[in-house]
Amino acid sequence: MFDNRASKLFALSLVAAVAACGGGGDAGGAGGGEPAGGGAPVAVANAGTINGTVDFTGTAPANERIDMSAEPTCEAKHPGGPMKETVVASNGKLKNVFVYIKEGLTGTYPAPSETVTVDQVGCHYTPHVIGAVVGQPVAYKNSDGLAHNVKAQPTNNRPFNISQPNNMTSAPQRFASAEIMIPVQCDVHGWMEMYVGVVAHPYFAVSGDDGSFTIGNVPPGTYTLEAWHEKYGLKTGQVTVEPNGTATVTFAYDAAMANAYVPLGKLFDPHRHAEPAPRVVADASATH
Ligand SMILES: [Cu+2]
Repeated sequence: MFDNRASKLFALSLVAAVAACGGGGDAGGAGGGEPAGGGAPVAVANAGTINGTVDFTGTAPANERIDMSAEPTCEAKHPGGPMKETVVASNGKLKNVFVYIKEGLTGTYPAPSETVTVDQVGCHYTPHVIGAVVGQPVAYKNSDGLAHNVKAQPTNNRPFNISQPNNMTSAPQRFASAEIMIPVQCDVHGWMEMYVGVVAHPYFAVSGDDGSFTIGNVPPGTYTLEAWHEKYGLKTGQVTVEPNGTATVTFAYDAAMANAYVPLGKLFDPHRHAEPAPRVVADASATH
């Protein structure tokens, strides 16, 4: 089950005594690189926090340059040249990794009423990766002053394709089932893509520019976490959250994982995801 090329063990440790009562906060990945937490607040006794970091070793591949010349107003919003966001890694940290509690929760969690909003700016989706609770509204805003469309291609959920004329925000969409991950794409601008993680609870986050993430308001317990990246696939880890405590976790991605299996809804590129069976690249250990 282990990929030797990516054999760095998780360093899981518990840091005692930090009382946490984070309400989850922003449900999406943060546009400014701040780590983003999960969905709506849920009343939890003695809640704790999971603080994590996504490490990246090896040489990150250069992202593909986008030919945006057909949309000069969008292109002008990228002074350094428009680039895809497939791998955003710096200082040994990996951004845009979706992390969620996969196993260990026993409760049921209502859909937050708070809308998760994704903007379209410079013919990019912002954020590039978000999470939402099953049933939570997700809206798409268009700040570009030109036409986009938003096409979601899930496997477990109802697909949709929304036309978005200038500067309007879509009606909220709701995903009825958990799904890791749902690709979203613009038919007008083929380079525009982003990903939605839908989970049945609010305990998820997306790593920021510094690779960090925080999942707050977590019921005490032992959990299996899963991390997802659009190119490097999956990692898992175990963590124990003590009452009112803070647990820490590190996910170790490696450039050698470039051919990892990446779970996704309907596929953008059949060649990229042509592996016949899921291969979960995972390594984890825990110290308490
Ligand atoms: Cu578009």
